[in-house]
Amino acid sequence: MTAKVDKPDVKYTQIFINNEFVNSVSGKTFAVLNPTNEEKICDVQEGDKADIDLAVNAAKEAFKLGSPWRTMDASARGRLLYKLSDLVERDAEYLGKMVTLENGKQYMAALGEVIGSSKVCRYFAGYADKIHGKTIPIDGPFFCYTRHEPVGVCGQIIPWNSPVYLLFMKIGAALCCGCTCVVKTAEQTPLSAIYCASLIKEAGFPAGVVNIVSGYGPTAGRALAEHMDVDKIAFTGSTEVGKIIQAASARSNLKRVTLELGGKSPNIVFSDADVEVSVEASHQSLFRNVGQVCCAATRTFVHEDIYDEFVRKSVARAKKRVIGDPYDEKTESGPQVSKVQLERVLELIESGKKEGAVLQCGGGRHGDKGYFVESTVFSNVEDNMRIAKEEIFGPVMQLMKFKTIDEVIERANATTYGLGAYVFTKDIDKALTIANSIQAGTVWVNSGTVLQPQSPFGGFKMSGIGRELGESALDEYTEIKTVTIKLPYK
Ligand code: TXE
Repeated sequence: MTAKVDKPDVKYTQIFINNEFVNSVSGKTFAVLNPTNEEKICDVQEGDKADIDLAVNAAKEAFKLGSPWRTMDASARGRLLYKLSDLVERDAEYLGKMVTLENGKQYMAALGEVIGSSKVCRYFAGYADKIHGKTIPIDGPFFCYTRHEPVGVCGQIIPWNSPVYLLFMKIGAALCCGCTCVVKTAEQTPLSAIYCASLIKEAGFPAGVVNIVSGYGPTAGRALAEHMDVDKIAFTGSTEVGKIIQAASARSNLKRVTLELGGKSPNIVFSDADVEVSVEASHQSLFRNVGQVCCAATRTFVHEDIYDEFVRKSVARAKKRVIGDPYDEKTESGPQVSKVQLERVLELIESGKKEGAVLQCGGGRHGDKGYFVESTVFSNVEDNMRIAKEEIFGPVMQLMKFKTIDEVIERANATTYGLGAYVFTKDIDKALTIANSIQAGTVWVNSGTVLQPQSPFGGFKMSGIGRELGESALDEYTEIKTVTIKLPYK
């Protein structure tokens, strides 16, 4: 790799329905901006309700009994997914550059995201012909068995923070179970997913199995969530919109809902932890993707005995973090994804200053072009401050002090969220006590964030409903049917 990567050419800007690239019904388009320089990258077709109707119809046709997709052998479905994962890997550099262009993510991280996406796709490919029911010994002269059938047409609404990974988390699980998909991409980052549509076509999926519509949430997203012909909706995004999705399901056809929402993940560092290791891991778990990660370690509780040293070292590390052009190899942090996100992060930083947290470094915008924020560390943070309660989704670290394990468990759980948690200690009893007591979907011990296709991911409380990835994801895309057959004798 050269020290600086070239920007990619945009090849696709249309809506993908029935394996064809088409313009929006309204003829409207919207601009996609480059967060690094605030300039327009290109215009993209803007889908709304009419386009969602067409896409859902295509997915419904593709799901009909007797269709090529419904009659395909499960193993052949798996082969298509294997092919797709190979194509993603083949074009990983191009796709990574595209993620960097539209999202601002540092190129090596973007490339890692794409490679991770092909692994997710390959993981689910292997499951296609391993989803099966049971025979059940019910009372009486009956033969009883279960079938795990695909749930049907799946609406999938994705955000912008990992636009390729989240696409494959959603379609990978749905397709291996035999569902069909209508994906609504995030308005900030439609380009990488539209390119993936071309790979889906190249892999050979039948028309209508995957449809991808770019557009806005309150129009296209809402139409998908309310659609009477959508059997299941999967959403990743804010808790606020997650509630809207859940309500839309209740108002329409009680479509199945999975939600992967915000977080305020605790990160607990005991005094026996390796300070160097925990400082670096805590730094990465917070500043990775400039804080735009749902399970970012945003509340770091440090034992009082090592608090001052931990603050000093965390500040030194944050000051060293290289902010700049995400295509540059030396860069660690690119910009926030949009002006809205930039302003949101800066407003929360101001609230931290006003509420009395000690600003150790950063605290403002970085430069005046592009949506960059300085790497910011606050110490002496109190639990009732907004920066300790609200999801910031930016490069802003909160350092709090604790004395006892009971106290820190109570404080870590005093949040409406429950996505991730981190603990650093060499004491197995402490590690397991934390792992068992924290209300969170994932607990990492002596480690930064690790997300792998094989392990389930999702949230307790208001961080979500259901699980993605891992075998658990299959439950979210299948309906269990019980078949009971009367026998002449037992
Ligand atoms: O999210 P939205 P935004 C959190 C994070 C961030 C905040 C706001 O705290 O600062 O949410 O980000 C679509 N019906 N997360 O505004 O609005 C929208 O078009 C149907 C955490 O970007 O939730 C996009 O495709 N869909 C998160 C998707 O929802 C609607 C990742 C996410 O947008 C809709 C992103 C509606 N009414 C943000 N309104 C995570 N869990 O990783 C919007 N959308």
